[in-house]
Amino acid sequence: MQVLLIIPPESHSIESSLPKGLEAGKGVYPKLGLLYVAAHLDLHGGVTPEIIDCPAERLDYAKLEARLRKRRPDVVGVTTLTFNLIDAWKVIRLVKRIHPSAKVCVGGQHVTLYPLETLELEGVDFVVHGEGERVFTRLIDVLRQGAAPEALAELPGLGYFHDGRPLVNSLQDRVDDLDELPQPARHLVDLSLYDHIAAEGNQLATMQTSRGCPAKCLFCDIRMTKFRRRSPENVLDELRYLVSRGIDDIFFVDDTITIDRRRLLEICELIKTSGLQIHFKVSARVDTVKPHVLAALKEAGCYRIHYGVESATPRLLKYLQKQTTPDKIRQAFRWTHEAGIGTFAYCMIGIPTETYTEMMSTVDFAIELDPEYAQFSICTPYPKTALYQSMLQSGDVTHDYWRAFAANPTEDFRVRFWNKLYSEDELRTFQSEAHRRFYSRFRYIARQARRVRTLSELRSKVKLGARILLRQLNRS
Ligand code: B12
Repeated sequence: MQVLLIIPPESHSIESSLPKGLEAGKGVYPKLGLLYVAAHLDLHGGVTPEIIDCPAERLDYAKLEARLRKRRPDVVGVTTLTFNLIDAWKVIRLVKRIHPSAKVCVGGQHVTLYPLETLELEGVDFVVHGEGERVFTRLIDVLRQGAAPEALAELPGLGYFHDGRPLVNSLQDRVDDLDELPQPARHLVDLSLYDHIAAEGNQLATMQTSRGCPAKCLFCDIRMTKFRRRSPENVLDELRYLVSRGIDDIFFVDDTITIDRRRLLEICELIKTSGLQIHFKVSARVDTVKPHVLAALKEAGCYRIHYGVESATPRLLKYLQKQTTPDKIRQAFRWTHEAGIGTFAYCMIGIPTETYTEMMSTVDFAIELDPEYAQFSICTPYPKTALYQSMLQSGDVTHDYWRAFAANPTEDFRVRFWNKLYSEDELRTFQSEAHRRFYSRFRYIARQARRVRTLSELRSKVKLGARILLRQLNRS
């Protein structure tokens, strides 16, 4: 059985809460979803799939077609976020044109939100919603044995056709013990292809030590999902492997790695005693860090923490259900800087009832917090988030445009923002103003230059700063 797994090109990504000019050309982080699925299939299904990572390999559609023509896949797996759906569907139709008899299975965060709509797209034979490792391995096994409908009906999280009717099985198969999962199949990709403008080492990798997030943020679709963790020893095994492959810079993509502080302290201790030479960055909530945890993170090699600041205005923090306050945010940034760790502030503007003055007070707040980087996204009701659902219920959004897009992904689709006071164009202008105000301060530039520790760090800071500034100046 020949299995091909594809990460589609990103040439038709939807413009999101950040302008495309800021997103494009930043570089590519390794995406872990298909690497996890591949590792499980390799170990438990006895099939070693081939992985084609189009963004990393810089494959456009012509090059992808040439590559596909040299293969004879029985099954092709495609991963997609909502933002990459147009490209994913193009890949699916391309595969079917070249290999009509190959079975196409689609998975990823978008499919988890819209399994039925994805299954009904032309060219799709199967979808997997939720975590894909176990169900995809079982699907390959069922296909090898002739794809009996009763066997397909038993695969939790699978969508398939029976007598031409689309059916989606319910989802009961979450992996509770993450240590059961094999490490992502990094041996199937060329690690040297991954690089990112914000990376600060010689070779980067992404890694995940936990899944789920109990927080309630209104704008996030991972909201209130069960938190599951890998054991510190299991995490260390993967770190050892990464270092043996020349990785020295790790981006932990956990939603909030700091939720279980005891486990995090153990991981830091193991890194320290093992003598592994790595440095890494993590994402955290401001109310989950404490000075002793930050000290341990620093000793283990943490060079930056990404915090969701969102807003300086208490009423908006409350509306977003962040369960934080400006004072808690100040405290976390102060502690982090005192521990010698850099910070990245994720801020939001254009929250539904937010005024211009409030948006600019968030910029002032970001300046006061003094992070290495700040990003000002326009608040976007992403699909199936509580924010989007509340707008549908209140009638502010009269038509479920995300569902319509999922059912028919056309290239003219535009993300919508829902600030009641300003148009999209005005919000984009305020966004440019926010970035310009933050990044063009002489004091900021001078301080960043003083903080630089290595040549590669200097290179990354200069590239990133210049890019943000140029993009914003072009708009004004
Ligand atoms: C790290 C991260 C990033 C990083 C790095 C991305 C990378 N290359 O890894 C950065 C910062 C660059 C980023 C950028 C963006 N991100 Co992001 N990101 C994440 C985050 C926190 C982790 C992703 C991850 O590695 N997950 C771990 C892997 C193992 O999970 P997975 O990919 O879902 O895969 C599993 C299943 O989905 C399934 N599966 C996946 N593919 C397939 C394929 C097949 C065939 C099968 C069978 C199964 C299967 O099995 C996998 C294993 O269980 C997620 C939140 C989350 N918890 O997932 C958000 C998330 C994916 N991001 C999101 C968004 C919105 C964005 C941006 C658009 C933000 C923006 N700029 O406005 C950009 C888009 C970038 C792009 N073009 O792809 C949303 C996507 C929502 C949606 N409906 O699509 C998420 C879900 C966050 C959220 N809650 O809103 N992101």
